[in-house]
Amino acid sequence: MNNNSTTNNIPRLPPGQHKTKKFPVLQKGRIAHINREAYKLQIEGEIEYPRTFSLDELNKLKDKEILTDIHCVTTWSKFDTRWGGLSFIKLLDLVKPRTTANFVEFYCADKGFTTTVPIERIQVDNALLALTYEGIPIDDKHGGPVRVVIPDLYFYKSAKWLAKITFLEKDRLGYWERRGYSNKADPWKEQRYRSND
Ligand SMILES: Nc1nc2c(c(=O)[nH]1)N[C@H]1C(S)=C(S)[C@@H](COP(=O)(O)O)O[C@H]1N2
Ligand SMILES: [Mo]
Repeated sequence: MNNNSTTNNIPRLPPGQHKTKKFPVLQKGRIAHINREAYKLQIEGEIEYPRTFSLDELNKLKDKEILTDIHCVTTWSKFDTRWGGLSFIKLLDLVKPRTTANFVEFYCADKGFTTTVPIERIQVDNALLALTYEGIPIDDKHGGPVRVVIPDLYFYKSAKWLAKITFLEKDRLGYWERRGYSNKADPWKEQRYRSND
């Protein structure tokens, strides 16, 4: 097998990607600096129990740590990143989505960055509201105090500086998606551009 394969022959590098050891910092504008004491995560929309969570509350609910590869649409992939936080499986159990909750929109503190995924994309074992990176609280540049991590999709679906989650019946295009990036964003299918969706 080639370099894209591990010893057990499961490919790890999606098509068109290259491996990096660095951890690039990417966002549409400036790095946001969130006051951790005053932080509130708002959860609303098509759910039975709309509510907000403080950072303390989220930390107490922490139930998950994952070791995963991440893939950016600009073609870098980083292997073996370790994130800890609250699994979406557990969050969904707390807020109880209605049958009309088909999509989930993430709204962020950097002046309204948004991205949306079908609810099935967070009903998986490796999707989480991340609070730690490599065992310590996520720093400002990588989206702390709370960011989304959905390793199965290109990293622009992993919203940094998360402020609000809205459960939606109908899809809404996010910031990069309106600018031409794929709304599906599966790196294994190389879904980079919306023109190919
Ligand atoms: N709030 C917010 N989240 C964001 C972005 C952004 O501009 N704002 N950019 C996305 C993009 S394009 C990428 S590749 C990743 C980068 O995360 P990193 O800086 O931790 O590598 O964040 C994603 N989440
Ligand atoms: Mo990106």
